[in-house]
Amino acid sequence: MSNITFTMIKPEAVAAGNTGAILNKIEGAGFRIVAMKKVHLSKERAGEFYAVHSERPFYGELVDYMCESPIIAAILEKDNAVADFRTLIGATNPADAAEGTIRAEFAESLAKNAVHGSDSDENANIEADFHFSAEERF
Ligand code: FUP
Repeated sequence: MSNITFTMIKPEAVAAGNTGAILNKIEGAGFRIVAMKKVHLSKERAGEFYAVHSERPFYGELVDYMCESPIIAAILEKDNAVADFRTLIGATNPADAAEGTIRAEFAESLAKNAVHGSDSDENANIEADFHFSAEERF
């Protein structure tokens, strides 16, 4: 079991000034920030990141949204990181997200749901490698 996960604070949450509050919840839940940066994704990079969803009807809208303004990308470390982070952020649709979760508090909608969290150890490593080199991890 890997002890890292990968997250993005998504464009609407960054633009709304919620970066600090979200990071506070993440660190408060016991995650250590291994790497972090603010980045404005190109359409190509956003499309590549979400390639797994390329056949889904919402893919075009998702890619456009993820590159409309900057995001915060980060690698997080904790025991049981992937599962514990999914619990911390709540359900994909904020209408279904448990009280106190990041999406319940900060997400605008299913499409603009404030944060990304890896769904498996394998994807956590793929996504971390997509955004960060070995030299950027501490
Ligand atoms: P999650 O793993 O919780 O981020 O959710 P998914 O991998 O299922 O979906 C990835 C992103 O696609 C979500 F964060 C939001 C977006 N999405 C939609 O816009 N519409 C949908 O019906 C499902 C997902």
